[in-house]
Amino acid sequence: MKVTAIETVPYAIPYTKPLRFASGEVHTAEHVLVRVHTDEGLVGVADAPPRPFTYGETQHSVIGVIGTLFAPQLTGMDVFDRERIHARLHRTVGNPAAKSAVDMALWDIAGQALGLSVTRLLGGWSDRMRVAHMLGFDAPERMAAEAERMRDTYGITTFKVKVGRRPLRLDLDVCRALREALGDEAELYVDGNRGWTASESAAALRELDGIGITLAEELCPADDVLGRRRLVRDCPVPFVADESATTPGEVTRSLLDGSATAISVKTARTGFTHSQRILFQCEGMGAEVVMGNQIDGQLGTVCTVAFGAAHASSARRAGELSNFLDMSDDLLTEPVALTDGTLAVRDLPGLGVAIDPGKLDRYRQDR
Ligand code: MUC
Ligand code: MG
Repeated sequence: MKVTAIETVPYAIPYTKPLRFASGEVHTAEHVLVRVHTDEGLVGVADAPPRPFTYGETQHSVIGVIGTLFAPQLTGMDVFDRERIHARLHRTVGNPAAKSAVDMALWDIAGQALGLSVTRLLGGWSDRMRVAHMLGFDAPERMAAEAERMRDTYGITTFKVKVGRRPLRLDLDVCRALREALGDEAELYVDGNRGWTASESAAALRELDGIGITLAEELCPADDVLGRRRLVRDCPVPFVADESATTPGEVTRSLLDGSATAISVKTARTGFTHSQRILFQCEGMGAEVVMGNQIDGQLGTVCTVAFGAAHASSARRAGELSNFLDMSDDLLTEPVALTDGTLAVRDLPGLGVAIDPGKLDRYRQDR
């Protein structure tokens, strides 16, 4: 089965509640829908969410690199020639969201062709994941109210709290308010998106220890090499590398250098193929992983849970799977549903998704 075309559709869907964090903010999901077409009529689909503040990609760059490089390089190739396809994709450096969407759409096609879900193809460990909700910057009482609403409506009891503001008190007050509102049963962890220095991070961790957190993510830049190493060495909980470890090589370096002790795996930036390489690397090195969120819509969330549920090590912790709830609408015909704090995998061939043509027409930006 051969690739005949790769289609890219830019679209924009506003958020009802923007997400704010130390490295940026997102008000509208300005993503690119990627569809890989084949000569047997099967079409694979995936989402590319450009994150200029993390990887330098934009909607235009995703469309440009797929249209001018990846589509000509892959057209005519067999969908199952996976190593050769990756060799061609990786002739180009960077562009993680564009590469990942192409990779995941190809897995969608493989699953459809074989009559198996992507989760079963990847490992088939579980049919669901526990869900963690990411709380963006706001006042303590509003973040606590959002967390309570998520718990009461969807059964979510794990929360990733965005931190990294100055003065530190802003975020420490939030964490205290959350602990008080949610009680001891709730799991809280923090993500600084490199907002603090290493010494600010160390001061915050001393306070956070008393509140009870289970992970600390990218509190300071990995490029503050010695400060970060000292921070990670003294950190009482696993220290997660997210945007500083986005390739298999960076993951190895950050674990060996003492820049992190755990890794955030995001299918939006490493697809299924490289996410799996990273996951197995982490298993081999004894580093925990958390399934992260690239501020994904429903299609990106389906991809994260399809991967996360597939392996014991990626399904162990709650995955960040709920932030699509803050979008005003979405593109899937069958919306993603969270129940009892979990998200189920679609037990259908491939990713098991269909795009609603009316919604795509409404939100696409190329007409
Ligand atoms: C996260 O985990 O950092 C915010 C920026 C980004 O690239 O992803 C989100 C969530
Ligand atoms: Mg992060």
